[in-house]
Amino acid sequence: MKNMGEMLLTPTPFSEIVMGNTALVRAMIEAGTQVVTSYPGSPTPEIATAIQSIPLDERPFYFEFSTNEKVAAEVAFGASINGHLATVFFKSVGLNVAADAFIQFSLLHCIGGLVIVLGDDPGANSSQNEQDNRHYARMSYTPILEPANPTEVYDYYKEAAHLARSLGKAVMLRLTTHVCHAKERVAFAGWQSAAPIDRSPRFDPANGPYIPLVAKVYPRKREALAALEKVEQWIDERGLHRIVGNGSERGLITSGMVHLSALEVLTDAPGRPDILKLAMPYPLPKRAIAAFLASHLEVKILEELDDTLETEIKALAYDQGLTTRIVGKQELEDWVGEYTPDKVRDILHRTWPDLVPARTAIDPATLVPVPLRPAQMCPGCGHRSAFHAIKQALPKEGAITVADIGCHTLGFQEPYLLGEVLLCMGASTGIASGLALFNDTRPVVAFLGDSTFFHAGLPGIINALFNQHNLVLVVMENGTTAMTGHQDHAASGRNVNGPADAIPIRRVLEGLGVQHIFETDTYRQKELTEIMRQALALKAFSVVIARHPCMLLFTRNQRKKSGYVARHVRIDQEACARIHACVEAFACPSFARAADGSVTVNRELCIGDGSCLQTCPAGAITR
Ligand SMILES: Cc1ncc(C[n+]2csc(CCOP(=O)(O)OP(=O)(O)O)c2C)c(N)n1
Repeated sequence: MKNMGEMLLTPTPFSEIVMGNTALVRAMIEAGTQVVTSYPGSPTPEIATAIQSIPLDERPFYFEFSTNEKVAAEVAFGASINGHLATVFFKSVGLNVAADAFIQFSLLHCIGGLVIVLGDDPGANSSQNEQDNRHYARMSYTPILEPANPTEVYDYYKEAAHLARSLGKAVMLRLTTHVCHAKERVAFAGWQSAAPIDRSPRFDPANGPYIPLVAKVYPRKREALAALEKVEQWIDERGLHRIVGNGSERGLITSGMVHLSALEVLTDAPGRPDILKLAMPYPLPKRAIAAFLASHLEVKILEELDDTLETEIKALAYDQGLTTRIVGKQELEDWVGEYTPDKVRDILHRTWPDLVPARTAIDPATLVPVPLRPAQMCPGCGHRSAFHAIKQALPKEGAITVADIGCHTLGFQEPYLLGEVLLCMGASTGIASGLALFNDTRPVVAFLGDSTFFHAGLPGIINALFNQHNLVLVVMENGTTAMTGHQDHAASGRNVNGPADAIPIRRVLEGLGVQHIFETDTYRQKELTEIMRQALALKAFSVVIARHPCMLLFTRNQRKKSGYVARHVRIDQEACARIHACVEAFACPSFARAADGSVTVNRELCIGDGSCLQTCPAGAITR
């Protein structure tokens, strides 16, 4: 059996069961993509995993993780105006970070073609919101394709690449969590290994203008709008939208994965409505939609999250004088969450009770209770030691603590309760600065991960320094971008393609002129508590670097080594005084408390790191 990298480079046509994220990489290869960039974020990191499964010297394109989504988009844009087909991928909220660059793309001539792949997250499975990025397509005049399953991810990427290249524009490909992660058998076309990439720079300002200032803005905007008309024509010609069914008076308009939920619900429905499945939610194929509306008495628009299709289609019907009854989500639906088959069944039952029966109620007695499993830090996580130590330095009441995005966000939970506000990547220092204003009594502490430090953390730090805000910033340095699957960052000493000079966080802070920098390993809990006390006493901007390698990554690497011996701590039951600091205050999930108050160690979880030893006042934890 071939490994993933070999499979992705197979020259002859083949079919294989793959994830949407994997199918995308094969499509990139077949389409002749030359530059791919990203910043990690769910649901897209497996795209990088698939790329990395191809050995560096056989990879048909250049790939990098950039420092953030904006930089990733800029690198891809630069490659595109140098004549290369380029792609950037990132998660939903990544587009907010990239937006300042992205919003300009439609005004500029991306001669090589540029595809922006989004991992949107209806249901907020792994994001701080469930923003609907179809809005950005409209705002930026960028065509957007929306596949429903891995086969369409593969097909639509190639369509997007073709369109982007032929127009010299940016095109978006909007994936959603379950389209990224769904698996199905995909039939792949053949691929002849690419000719070596042409390394002669092709950038020519005559392909521009590339300076969208004053007099250039209007003509460029007119050109972007004219390109959208061409796209509408193109999508009709390609026939990517299709009608399922024929002859019902009722119609349904869907797109993306919602279409699959609708098919599932309607499989056995008597007098099933015709379905117009769209491929491109913007710009809409107006002719096809108008014809569909005109040939049905009643049309339901079924779309996840916001009402972008509904708003446009109702306006289209008005403009064309159509009298079709259009039912959208404005009347009958909740605008929250994923459109699973169950949810779609409820919606279609409310719309057409004669067609779709209600869900059969489930007898609660038949449900098997599943224990709640709140997200938690791993056994041995250095962040746990940091929180445990930092808590000792803070006043019992009154400290204000601000979280950032990453594994350490979990510190907001019991028993640590550190990090009471969370906004987005890199925001902690800025928010903490605001909280420190007109505040002479309550200490303010911000937390920031090391990947986030480089991603969007630096401007807040420079601001705090420049405007002399009084707060303690704790940089939680674990050497990796842990929460999204251990991607390297600028201080790791590696990039995705091999070794690279590390940019140490301390040196960056010193270079900026931060006066008060402390650092220690988080396993030295007493020292960290003491350092925090000193930092708080300064009543000025100070940074504490709280360092310990990510123990999940460390242990995983150790396990691969020959002669690896698993280690665990144990409880000396004689010495245990049932104080329960290990379970209650330190709260490592490896400890279990029995009904009689005795504590045991779950050897499946414990990694024997020993960070807990110092937390037991009775000294009952031993290696
Ligand atoms: C704008 C944006 N991009 C990407 C993400 C995805 N994301 C969530 S946590 C995280 C990792 C942060 O890494 P780091 O700051 O090193 O903290 P760690 O998880 O290692 O503790 C990322 C990239 C996001 N939430 N927002």
